[in-house]
Amino acid sequence: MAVERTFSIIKPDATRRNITGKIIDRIESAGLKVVASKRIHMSRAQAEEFYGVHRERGFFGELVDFMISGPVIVQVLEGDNAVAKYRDVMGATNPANAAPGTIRKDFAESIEANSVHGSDGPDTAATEIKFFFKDNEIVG
Ligand code: RTP
Ligand code: MG
Repeated sequence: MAVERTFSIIKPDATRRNITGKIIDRIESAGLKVVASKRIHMSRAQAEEFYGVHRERGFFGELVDFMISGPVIVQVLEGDNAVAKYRDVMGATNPANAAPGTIRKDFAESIEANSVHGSDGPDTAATEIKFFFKDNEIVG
């Protein structure tokens, strides 16, 4: 398996409830290493650009409002098969459909306030990492 990097956001519902450590524990326990991390409060413009692929979807406005409703933790995760592995650790978008033991099953509040974001493929991961991190902020 190839060592890969993926991009993660711990969303405002999780920073608000002070459960970021519990989420990072799930990430590390799965064998993924946090090689970059920062706490930020996204601007509206940043959130709109980051989720630009969803611009035409009915939930876009609410999604952007939610993502700027509080601080988030953006991270780069590294490990074997990191993109797919983190999607498994996260669980399904809607926590009602998420498998037992996943972050979203155990922590998410709703389909919108679903605690984490993870890149959906290696190309997206590279783009998303570049969106938030300079090369010298990532220490593998
Ligand atoms: P993410 O991008 O955050 O990792 O989540 P995902 O791939 O599992 O889901 P995606 O389809 O990319 O949707 C992005 C985020 O939009 C919110 N959403 N709301 N109200 C709705 O029907 C709805 N559908 C999606 C969620 O916060 C989802 O994570
Ligand atoms: Mg997505």
